[in-house]
Amino acid sequence: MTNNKTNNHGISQAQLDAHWMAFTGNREFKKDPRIIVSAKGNYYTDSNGRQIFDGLSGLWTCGAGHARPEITEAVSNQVATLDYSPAFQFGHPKSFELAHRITELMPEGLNRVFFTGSGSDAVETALKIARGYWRKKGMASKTRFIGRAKGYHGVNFGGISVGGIGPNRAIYGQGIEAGHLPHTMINENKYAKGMPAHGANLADELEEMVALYDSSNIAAVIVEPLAGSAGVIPPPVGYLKRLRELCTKHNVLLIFDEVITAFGRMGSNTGAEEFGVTPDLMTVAKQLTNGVIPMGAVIAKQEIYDTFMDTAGPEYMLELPHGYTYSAHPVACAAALASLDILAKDNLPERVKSIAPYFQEALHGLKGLSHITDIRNYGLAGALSIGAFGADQGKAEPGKRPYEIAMKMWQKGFYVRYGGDTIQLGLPFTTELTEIDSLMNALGETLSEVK
Ligand code: PXG
Ligand code: PLP
Repeated sequence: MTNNKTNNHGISQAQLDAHWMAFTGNREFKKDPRIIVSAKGNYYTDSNGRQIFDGLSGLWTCGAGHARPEITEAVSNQVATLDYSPAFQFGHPKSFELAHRITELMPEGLNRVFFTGSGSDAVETALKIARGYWRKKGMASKTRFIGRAKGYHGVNFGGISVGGIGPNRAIYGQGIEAGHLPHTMINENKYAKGMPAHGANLADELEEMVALYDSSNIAAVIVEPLAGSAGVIPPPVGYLKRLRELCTKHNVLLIFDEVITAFGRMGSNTGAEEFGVTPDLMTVAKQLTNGVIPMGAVIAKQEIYDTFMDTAGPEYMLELPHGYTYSAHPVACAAALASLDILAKDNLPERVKSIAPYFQEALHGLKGLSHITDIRNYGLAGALSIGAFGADQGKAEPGKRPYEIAMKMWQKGFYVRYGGDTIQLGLPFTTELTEIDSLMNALGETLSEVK
């Protein structure tokens, strides 16, 4: 049934009904919509004219703050100069400049860039490159992937197969062949500040997987260096290094999904740089364009690229039959170049590193308040685990308390993300210390108000 009555947000019920919203409780939302109409710096303005602090930098996308004039100008010039050009068989100058710029921010050896339209597309692309690589090497049976429990790798079929967040997989049936390492959110690590001390040995579970599947059947291991969506799980000290050693030992590619961690959030250019471990393939998105235009990328080691080049037959033949209509979109390239300029010009990774200790202490200052069962952080990423309703977890209402907390925070003028049993924070790199104080005060107050 449609109803064309205009509600107080200037959006009619029929219009609300027409949009099937992404990762949203549509029924709840449409009863009382939260409408954002503009953004500047670290703040949104909602349809009631309220200023709201952006405590997740959009969706981990807008670390440099909103509406940066440098990006606005680059995008508008690009639209006027070359709005679109075919992604297949033709090029435009900015994609090459951007690819080269990205390689300058990568750890040594990662120097070939394939562009995609989003993080999910970057993940699918990396998985396909990994399988194709082994086939080109004459090892066509290496097709299985190893992900990790609590991992998030986007929403496409490959991504949910290697992903380890149950509800994102539950209703979609058969995916691609995958196994899962255990996650590292273990009791010994509760309330650890930054990288936890325990759990490097959990990487050794890869030995069990190799024993089970045999390395002749495994293409790659894919992990987020710091798990974001599951609620900010930093890697235990030594864990990623161990995983790297085991992948090399068993001739399995290592993919780092850095859709959240690349370009500043960890206090370095990448998680790989920050944690001192270099993967064979890396996926990036989000912060690449400061969220302004959708764009993702896969960065590969040269040997992987060369393998495709060397085995494709005559030069007019495609080496990788893969790509998106919007691969290397000129407007996205312009936004990314401007965004990476800002990252360098404003020393944003260093700024993250310099304010991260203050953020860490402020966040861990909430320990002991009602409902909190764990606190985790690294760089400008942090999360609170929130106990479920009811003494009996089995009868609990999952996710309700984090939802209530996030809604109360919105009322108080702070956007934070809730997901599963967590509240997640991904502050803009441009956050002021006083804004961290206000955010923590509001969170503390809210925790005491929730039943
Ligand atoms: N890999 C990782 C590690 C991600 O974090 C994706 C892939 C998928 O990217 P796209 O662009 O297809 O969404 C992501 C995205 C959250 C949150 O609140 C995280 C993401 C997306 C939306 C919300 O944690 N991560
Ligand atoms: N579906 C159809 C019918 C198409 O023609 C295309 C692209 O040409 C796609 C899907 C894929 O779209 P994209 O390249 O934007 O991923």
